[in-house]
Amino acid sequence: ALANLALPVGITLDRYIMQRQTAFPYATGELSQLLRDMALASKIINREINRAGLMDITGSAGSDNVQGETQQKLDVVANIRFIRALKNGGEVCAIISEEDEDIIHTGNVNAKYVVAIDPLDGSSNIDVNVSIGTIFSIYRRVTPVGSKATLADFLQGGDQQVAAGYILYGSSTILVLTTGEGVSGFTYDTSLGEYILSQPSLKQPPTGQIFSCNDGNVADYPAPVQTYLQRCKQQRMTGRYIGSLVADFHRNLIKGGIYLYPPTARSPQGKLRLLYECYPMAFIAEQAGGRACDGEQRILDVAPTSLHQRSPLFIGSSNMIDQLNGMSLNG
Ligand code: P6P
Repeated sequence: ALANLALPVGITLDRYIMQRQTAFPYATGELSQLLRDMALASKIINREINRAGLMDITGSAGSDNVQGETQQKLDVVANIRFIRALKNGGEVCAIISEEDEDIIHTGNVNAKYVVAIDPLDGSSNIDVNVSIGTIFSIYRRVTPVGSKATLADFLQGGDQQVAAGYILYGSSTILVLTTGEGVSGFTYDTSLGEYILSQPSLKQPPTGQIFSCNDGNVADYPAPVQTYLQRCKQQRMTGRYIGSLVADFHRNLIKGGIYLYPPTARSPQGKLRLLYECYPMAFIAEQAGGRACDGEQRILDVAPTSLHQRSPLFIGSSNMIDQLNGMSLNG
């Protein structure tokens, strides 16, 4: 019934959430409030990103995150802002973040949800003014309300996500969201401070002419992936790689295409993180009619074993992924 709830382009995110909430008889409003909290934090980050060069907060903060990557100051700012918004919003009992090794307990022990987040993915692009993104994934907790969240709340598996989304800080700032009833896109109107529904039902074209991968790593890729890419080039497809997953994914979502991050010598398990990059993007891709796999199986079926585990990622137009899978990707 909900999928038929044709909401008019131009309504605000708040109105959209409220109208869909009334369509969910059992929805009690916490998830709606959680989504509002995420949107609020993204508005603050959007402002910080747009002012970064002016406030001299670009450049590395000197501190390293759990990945051992040099943290950009905006990474730190984004992490703090999202954690604070979710803590103050009261709907989230715990968070895992690319920027923190351990579970972050918000103190809201009676809250029903947990969030896995990459606060600012592609942050190495900040200093060169290239689009960056926030990726988030939401689960209903499995531990008893009132208790302290545990690893089990975060290792439920990709199909247990109740919502997922990303914010792309690009030529415009957009929020793309799924709660399991399709994918909707909202464009941020800075003059109003509101996200406005711009794409009520995003569907990925089943095939495309774009492949996105770091060509510099091709020699490391499994042979079937190299063969697939050679075929793409023989067919004169377009190579587009921004180096920012959210930006590459979003372009392929709209135009059709495939993003690949196979195992490499430097990242034999793949580079991208399962819980806060691969799972949410795979949920969104499938809800838009696309596919996501790790070379052996559907991303959402990959068993979670640790908070920051990596996975190979092949994601995008269904026909392109099916063709790749037909080549038994990882040899
Ligand atoms: P490489 C950014 O660091 C990121 O996590 C993704 O956003 C992006 O697609 C990928 O890594 C880029 O990695 O190894 O090609 O620079």
